[in-house]
Amino acid sequence: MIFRHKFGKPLETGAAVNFDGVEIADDEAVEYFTVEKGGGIRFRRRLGEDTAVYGLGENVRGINKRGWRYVSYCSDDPMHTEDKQSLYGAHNFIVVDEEKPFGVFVDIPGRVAFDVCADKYDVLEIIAEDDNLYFYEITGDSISDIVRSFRAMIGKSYVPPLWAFGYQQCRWSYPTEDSVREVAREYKRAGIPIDAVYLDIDYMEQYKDFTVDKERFPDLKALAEEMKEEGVHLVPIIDAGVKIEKGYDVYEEGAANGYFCKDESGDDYVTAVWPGKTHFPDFLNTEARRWFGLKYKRLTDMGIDGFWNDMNEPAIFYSEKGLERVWTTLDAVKEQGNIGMSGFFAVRDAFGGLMNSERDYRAMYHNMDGETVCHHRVHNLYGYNMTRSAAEALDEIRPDERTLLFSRASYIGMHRYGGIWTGDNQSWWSHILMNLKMLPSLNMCGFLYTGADLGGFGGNTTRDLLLRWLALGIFTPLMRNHSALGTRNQECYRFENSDDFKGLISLRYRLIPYLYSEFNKSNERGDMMFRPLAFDYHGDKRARGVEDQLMLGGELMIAPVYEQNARGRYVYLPEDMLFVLFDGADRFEAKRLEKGDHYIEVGLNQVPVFIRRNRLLPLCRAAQTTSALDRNTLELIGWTNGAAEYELYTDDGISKPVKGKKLVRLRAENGSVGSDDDSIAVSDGGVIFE
Ligand code: MIG
Repeated sequence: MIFRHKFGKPLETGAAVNFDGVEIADDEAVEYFTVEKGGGIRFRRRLGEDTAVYGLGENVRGINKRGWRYVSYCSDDPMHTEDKQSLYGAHNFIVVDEEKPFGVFVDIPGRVAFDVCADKYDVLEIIAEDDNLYFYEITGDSISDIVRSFRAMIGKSYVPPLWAFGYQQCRWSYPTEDSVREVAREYKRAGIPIDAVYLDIDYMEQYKDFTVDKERFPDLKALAEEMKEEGVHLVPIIDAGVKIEKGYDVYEEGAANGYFCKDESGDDYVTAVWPGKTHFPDFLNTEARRWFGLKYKRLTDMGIDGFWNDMNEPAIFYSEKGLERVWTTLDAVKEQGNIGMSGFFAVRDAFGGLMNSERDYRAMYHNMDGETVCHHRVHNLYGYNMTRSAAEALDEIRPDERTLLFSRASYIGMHRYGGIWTGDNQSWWSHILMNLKMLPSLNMCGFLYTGADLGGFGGNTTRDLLLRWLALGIFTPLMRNHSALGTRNQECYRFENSDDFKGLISLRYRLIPYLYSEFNKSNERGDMMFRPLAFDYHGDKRARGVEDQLMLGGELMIAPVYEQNARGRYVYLPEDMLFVLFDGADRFEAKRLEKGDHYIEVGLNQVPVFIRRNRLLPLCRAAQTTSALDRNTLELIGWTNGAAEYELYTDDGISKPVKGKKLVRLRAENGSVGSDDDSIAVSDGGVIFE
């Protein structure tokens, strides 16, 4: 059951779309919290000592969020350390795991803080700066039940094309046609599967959206075609800021039609990002949104069928006003002659405060279809609506085929339009674990198509770090290796013994029938593809505390190794499971392990997977690209003491609306395996019949 309470005059975010079973009250009578108003609203609740709190999507720290203060305010911050409070997404949904669990969704597009027992060890406090909001309280029999109700209300997730489940290679940048060709060629030469190569900002002419640099990419259309013949898709980046330049049509049209965000005096707001001085399209305006979205056609006309939207928090290097403040400070300090400590820090802070400054967000305005709204109040809707702009236009431009689309900034509701990647992480071991911990909380908030920059974006990766990270990444719907300008190149073929990489990534391709099934079934049923053990084994106190293993779909548990030089790890089994250790893609050893603690050895080229009793894992043969994948010939692995079944989801992988959708039952019983659909052939890949 969902109850919606209304405070003041909330701005409509579009997060919730389905109100069946939602009790809509125009009152402020929330049940689970005490409410304190005055300069915003504070919702307060005392929590029992063992009460866990889950959710908040993309953020730092644990799966259980208790013990820190988190702030929803989309932030361009590439240092994801424990002391941070905000990352790129703003996902205001939590579940409080009390004896009678309940969920809370605070629907407000401005800043909101979740103090989860940080200030006071037993108090959960939700603090909104603005007192206009919807406050949802969600009840249910279990955590999964509550999540299901919430997901039904916010609508189904974006579904990418099947090829977007293939391995993808990115870098800032592959700056020329030849560098793109080289990546595709070297992967193929090493026999490592790949489905996409990315184009970062350098493909553009002076970082202007929807342009292509003539010198470095003389014929993008031909290149896209050539790559597609190899089964490789090109995915260009689109940035939020539009370069101010006379004669550049996107700028001219936006300015002429009033499609850009404004400053206090009503002029187009000037900020600086990659192209230098820019304006931000007003994605909160219906007309502007459609106008910008239709520009993606320039690239789809060249054969492009995937995009990533970046810098849409929006990231601001500096504003003109901000820069003026710096000069004023500098002049004042300079006048003092001898720069003392306070002068020195004043100068440092003046520059340090230039980027992504809240003062700039407060000085920018939207035209929300007639209503002038300060950006700060609706900050968390910006990246969301940039991606909505693209998705809605792509529905018109490519009505029959799915397009790959994901964003950096997001708010709940955006999951219907595209996926998200989790932004600029670092080549740190701790970030493998952070990647793992975010997966279930993102799923709770509707985001199913997600993944992290594998190998780490900032800093230099190492062979072992990349291998360990890939061994987690092979399970995430978006599996993309990405790294920053100036860091060590981290394409897999560059490292010693590339067969180890080939093994891991080939195993990913073998898992695609399973991952695609679990993705789509979770989406249709409002389930989470990745779940903490706590959700499935709630009565098991040990399981409730596990923060480095996840349930994946209905059959598997995963437990990657995430520590430097570790040759294995401890794993907790909440029930008897079949421990399958893949050694590359084709060999594996399987043995039954009992509920409890086990130490498992895992080599750098190995992947452990745990299968529940009477469940089956389907695998296809690996291929160089998803276009060459035979999804109709499957092997089953698993174990049963009676009968085991797997429900396979398949469709044609590309059509919109979905075509060729089928649910096929695969089973193992009495020593043999079978399928209830003749077009899907199954063989016994090693089922243990007890
Ligand atoms: O300020 O386009 O998160 O993936 O490679 C950096 C360059 C801008 C940030 C993105 C990253 C991308 C980079 N961008």
